[in-house]
Amino acid sequence: MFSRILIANRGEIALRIIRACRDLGVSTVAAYSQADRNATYLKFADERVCIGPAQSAESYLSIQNIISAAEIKNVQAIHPGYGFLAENPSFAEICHSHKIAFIGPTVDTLKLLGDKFQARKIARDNRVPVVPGSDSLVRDEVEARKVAGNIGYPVIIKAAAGGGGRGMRIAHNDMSLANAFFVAQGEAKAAFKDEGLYIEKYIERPRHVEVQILADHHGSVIHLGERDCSIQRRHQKLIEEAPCPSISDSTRDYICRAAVKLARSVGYRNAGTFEFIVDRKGNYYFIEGNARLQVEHPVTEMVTGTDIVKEQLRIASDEPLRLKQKKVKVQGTAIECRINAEDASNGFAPSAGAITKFHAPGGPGVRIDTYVHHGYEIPPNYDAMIGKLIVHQASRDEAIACMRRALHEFEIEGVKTTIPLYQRVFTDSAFVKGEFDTGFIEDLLERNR
Ligand code: MV4
Repeated sequence: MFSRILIANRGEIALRIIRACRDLGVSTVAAYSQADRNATYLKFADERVCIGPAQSAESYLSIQNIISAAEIKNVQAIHPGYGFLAENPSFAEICHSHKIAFIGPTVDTLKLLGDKFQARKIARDNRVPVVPGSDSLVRDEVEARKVAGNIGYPVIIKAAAGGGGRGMRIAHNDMSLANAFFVAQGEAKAAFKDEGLYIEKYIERPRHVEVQILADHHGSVIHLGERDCSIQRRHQKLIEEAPCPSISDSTRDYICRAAVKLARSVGYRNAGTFEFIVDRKGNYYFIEGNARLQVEHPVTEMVTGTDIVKEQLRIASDEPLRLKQKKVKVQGTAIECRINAEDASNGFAPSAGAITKFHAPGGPGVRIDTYVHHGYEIPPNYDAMIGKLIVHQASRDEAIACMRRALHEFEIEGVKTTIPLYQRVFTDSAFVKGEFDTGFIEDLLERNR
């Protein structure tokens, strides 16, 4: 195991990694920006190092500053957390060239999964279902029209370099296709400097189900079951649960095996996720792979009794996985609510500022992953997620009751949060029955207008 690592991230995930490291006896160096210099969680790391000003581009996204900090602090490895540089192949490559382990998959895997069209091709080659669509990148609207003619409308145009909902455009007919293509191409060029586009049949109101994978450097690849991440708004997930309440055991079995097969075929190492969409008939399609630790990893930890961050550290330090697939058991249901400092009743406007009251819930089955506290001032420079409330119970109904109790106890004042929205979700009869898809939140907001 490593004796010392650098954490190139902030907030709740930096603290989550600090905690895993302390349990393992790994000493931590927390990299922080000037906006975070007074954050309490920094005290829980063994050492701290400033990597630049508040702007992410000059701190948490600055490869140069982070590598310099790692060199000065003489660490053996860097944990990138999620977001920022977590899936940046150049960053991983530069870590390696400085003899610093990157706690994540290989450079080649990062490149491959970063190209969503390549990932789709690999899935198809491995007979994992993908949404009907183009077999090659689509160069112009003439080609696009040809593909759309074959698969039928509606279609979705996706940027190969996109993902997570960025660089996508839907077209319902030939008329709107040309414009959608043009806009998607412009966006892809501007946002990713890569204008590669491909087309798929657009699946309306799918459910979003993703499989958690662990893969070591010794040929072992296992899955830890799936999570439902359909409760989201504009591609920002809000609530996740494990297991998915609306798929059959055979679908579950298929997607979990498919994810293991895909992980093997891309030479996956470390923790990772393979994302599927499931339509109303229960058809499932691979859409993309996520080569990082994810925000919602705790729901999988709770139902499987694992610690995914510790597993990442063990894998990166070349230890073989001790957990065998046959020993992985999913017990009960876990649900996570992302607590965002946003005003859900006002278009999710960010609500930075001082937290004047903070009382976190507790009791049986409740886990809080947060870095904030009473008196903490939320900097305006980063995303709005201030923490996660996770519950775990023997059944889904009990998990919902536990979440209602926890939301009822949660007191945050000084900033607006997404808690009131969640109180509505957990009393919604369709949600309680497990009958929801990626359109759920939009519908809920529409109904309450
Ligand atoms: C789709 C789709 C429908 N049809 N692809 C959005 C995020 C990115 N990972 C892929 N996404 C989608 N791809 C086809 N062919 C619908 C979505 C989608 C979605 C997927 C997962 C979670 C939430 C979503 C919300 C809207 C659209």
